[in-house]
Amino acid sequence: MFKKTLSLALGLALSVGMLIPAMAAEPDTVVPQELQISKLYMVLPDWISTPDGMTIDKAGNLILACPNFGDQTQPGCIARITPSGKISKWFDVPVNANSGVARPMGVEFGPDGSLFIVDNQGWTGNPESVNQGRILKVSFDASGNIASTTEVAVGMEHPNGIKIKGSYAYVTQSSMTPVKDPSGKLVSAVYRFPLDAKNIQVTNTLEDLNILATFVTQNPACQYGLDGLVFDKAGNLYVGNFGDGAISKITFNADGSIASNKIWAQDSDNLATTDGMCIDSAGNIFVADFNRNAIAKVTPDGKISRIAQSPDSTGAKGELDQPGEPIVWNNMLLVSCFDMVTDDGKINSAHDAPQTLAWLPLNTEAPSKNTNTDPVVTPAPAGTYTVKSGDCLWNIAARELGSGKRWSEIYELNKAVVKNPNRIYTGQVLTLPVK
Ligand SMILES: [Ca+2]
Ligand SMILES: [Ca+2]
Repeated sequence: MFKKTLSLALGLALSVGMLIPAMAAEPDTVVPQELQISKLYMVLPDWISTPDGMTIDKAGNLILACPNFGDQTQPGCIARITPSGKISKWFDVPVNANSGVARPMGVEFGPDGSLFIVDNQGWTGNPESVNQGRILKVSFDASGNIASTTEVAVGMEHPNGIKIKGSYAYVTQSSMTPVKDPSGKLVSAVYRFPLDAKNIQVTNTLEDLNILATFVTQNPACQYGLDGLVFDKAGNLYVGNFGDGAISKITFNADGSIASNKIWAQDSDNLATTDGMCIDSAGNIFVADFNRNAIAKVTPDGKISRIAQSPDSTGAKGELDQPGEPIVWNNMLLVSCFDMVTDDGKINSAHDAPQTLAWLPLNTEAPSKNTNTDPVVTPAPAGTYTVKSGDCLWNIAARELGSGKRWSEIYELNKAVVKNPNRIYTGQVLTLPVK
């Protein structure tokens, strides 16, 4: 499906000295005026080469799954980001005994506080990872350390997204190559696993009893199947068929069986591919359009609009650098930038440092086309500062906090992203202490 780019492009061109003014900023990104421009939320630390799925814990922290396909010397891990923007590694995901690795993608908390993790495996390209994908249930002690790990399902070819509803985990599997549709096209599926299941042996055929529904991807140019999924408040399930850019709506009978399953939203002008998706409190669905470096918004009536898009880039200025998943968090739409796949049909041309999270303001109507109004600009979340050309920590502290001597407080708060206080980068988003 894609050619992996395994080498990390190292080196950041925009480093600036603490006491030496920054180099001139790059020209502003050129995008059509009707689209919003995403901004940089965070440059990720060097132990994350590929960010992907996200969820939110009970304390309001963002939980980020890092499969690290971009540098497979790195373990797959789970990171935690506080609402004030401090990132730390929570844990390395327990590895598959057969392949020796774990590659976490979708993540979601169960009702008992355990974390369900989709361990994809397939995208490593390693022979020992073939059909080694798993669904893990990881439980924790009171300190947040791993207390136990259960393999809910094993043997999966290419599991991807997960959502939990009631006593079941719903999991998309993006390809099932043993299944031969008469059309010759790719078949994928959504599975439904009981949360208390153990060691379900998935066969990647139609014989699996836990398959809820299967789908065929019609687009011959992009044979990649189910990916993002989300439930609405009424309990209806929406699943994205990646290659077709189509979102199907599944409704259920009282006994849990499927009442209807139809394509609900599809508009190739505004949504080419469906990677991760999320839903806001008003029922709007936001979709990462992976191939097009874009985010689409689908209103509850099924109308799709593209609300933001970026050209090919490193992501250093907060561009959508191959968005993998959006999430509503901290009054914004936060986006993980997968930034790895570079085959034909994708805007992204290179897996390139830095690895980033971008953000967009929420609750803005998608601007209508053919207007000349400026892009929507809203303030960054409270307590952050975006580094500008010429900045150093001293002058940021002097201007924002009233004293240059307070530069060390900013450094302390941002050690996860600022390795050396003499080196900050234009476009970097820093957390600021209280004035
Ligand atoms: Ca990048
Ligand atoms: Ca890139």
